[in-house]
Amino acid sequence: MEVQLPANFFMGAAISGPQTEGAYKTGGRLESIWDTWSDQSISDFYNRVGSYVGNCFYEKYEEDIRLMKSLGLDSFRTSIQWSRLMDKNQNVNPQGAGFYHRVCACAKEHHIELFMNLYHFDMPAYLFDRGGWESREIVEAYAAYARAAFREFGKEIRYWFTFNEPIVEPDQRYRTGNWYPFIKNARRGMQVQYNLSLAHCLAVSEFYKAKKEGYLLEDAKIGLINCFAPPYTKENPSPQDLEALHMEDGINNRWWLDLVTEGRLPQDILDTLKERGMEVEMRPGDEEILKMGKVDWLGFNYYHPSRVQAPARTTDDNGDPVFSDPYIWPEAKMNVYRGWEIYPKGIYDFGMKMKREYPKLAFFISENGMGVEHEERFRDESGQIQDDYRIEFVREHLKWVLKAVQDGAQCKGYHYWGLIDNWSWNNAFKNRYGMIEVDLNGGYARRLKKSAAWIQQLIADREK
Ligand code: BGP
Repeated sequence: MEVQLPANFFMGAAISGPQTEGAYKTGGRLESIWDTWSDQSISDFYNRVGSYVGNCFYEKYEEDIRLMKSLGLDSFRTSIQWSRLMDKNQNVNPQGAGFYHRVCACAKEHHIELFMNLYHFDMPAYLFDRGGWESREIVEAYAAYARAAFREFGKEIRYWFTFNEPIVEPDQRYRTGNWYPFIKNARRGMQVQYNLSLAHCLAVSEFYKAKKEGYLLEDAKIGLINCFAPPYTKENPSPQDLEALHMEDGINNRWWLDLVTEGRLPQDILDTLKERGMEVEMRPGDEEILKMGKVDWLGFNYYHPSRVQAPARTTDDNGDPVFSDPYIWPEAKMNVYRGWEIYPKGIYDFGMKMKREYPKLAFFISENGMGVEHEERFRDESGQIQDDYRIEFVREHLKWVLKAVQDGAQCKGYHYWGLIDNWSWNNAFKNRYGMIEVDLNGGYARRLKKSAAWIQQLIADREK
């Protein structure tokens, strides 16, 4: 084995509630925005598979946690669905809470550390109808939901996260408009990003209140997870390319990194937004809220780098500013199924950036993985999927993670994304991410792929 995991390094897996639980109408769960989209336009989803089924985690969570244990994993991230935990009066729904209590108890029984995230792109539909993240009322509602979750599960969960990838909804629902309700409006997207930042800060403040009041474990930690894709530009960049790089990094990365370390947003980015007519609406008192956003550590989801160049047009069809265009690196190696570049060294570059610019903040790799279409092509005679490409992908990324650790990055662990095949938003089950296969035509049965044995051995051989 060419990589050896250090001792005291979390080695686990990540999933999310809305992509796995299914049981979408069970136990008083409310409609989420994914259910609304599925109901309104099922043909937008690969093979017309909407948000209803997940991978059956609601029924199979014990089997799944046992499988994780059998591979040697020590930690596991999932998310609470707001739509399952809370009712429409913003009180805890006991049936929803019961499910997450069962998950916590099962993880504890198997000595698996649970990393619990509070929001994974899955707003309850009725709150979306009231304005979603464009509305301050929803920001407040999220803080109340976070408070309820801390009180309910405070003694069962040590590692908490406010958001997964808060950059994605502003991008997907508002800027590019690829996701329901397909709003193509950069200005509104920026306000959503700002409001999500406030929501994060309010949740962190609720976390510390709950800690003070004795609801949480004494060593409980709070964090934020984002896809801090390290940005790159052309080899011989023009000043305009460099400016594009600066803005890309500023809006996607520094925005959050400054918030969680300094309790403020990058002033140069706010100034540029203002100059270009895209000022976000800030209210009196917001500065104080932003100061509360500091966290104990970060999750870094990494699939691909971000490569940008100077934009061909400086404004879009709405007259809003465009700060960069994508740049296709001629040497890029692609995951053709997902259209994402595979660039393992990006993980190291991020680690070194953290060491240089935010040396006090620890992080872990909270998602990394490879989705592949038609994996049944790779079945051997025994029926097992021989996913050597996945083994290579993880091995190459882990090499760079471990080099970053050796070179002084404070990286505390690695979570593979999608240990068990799961529902990938509107791609549904097109690209499979799991080291464990889910048989969609056979009662969602779980079956190990070759990579599962590989990771099991990797963990068995870790430094003691
Ligand atoms: C991340 C999300 C996950 C997961 C993953 C793979 O951005 O946090 O929810 O879905 O990407 O992407 P996809 O499922 O779109 O292929």
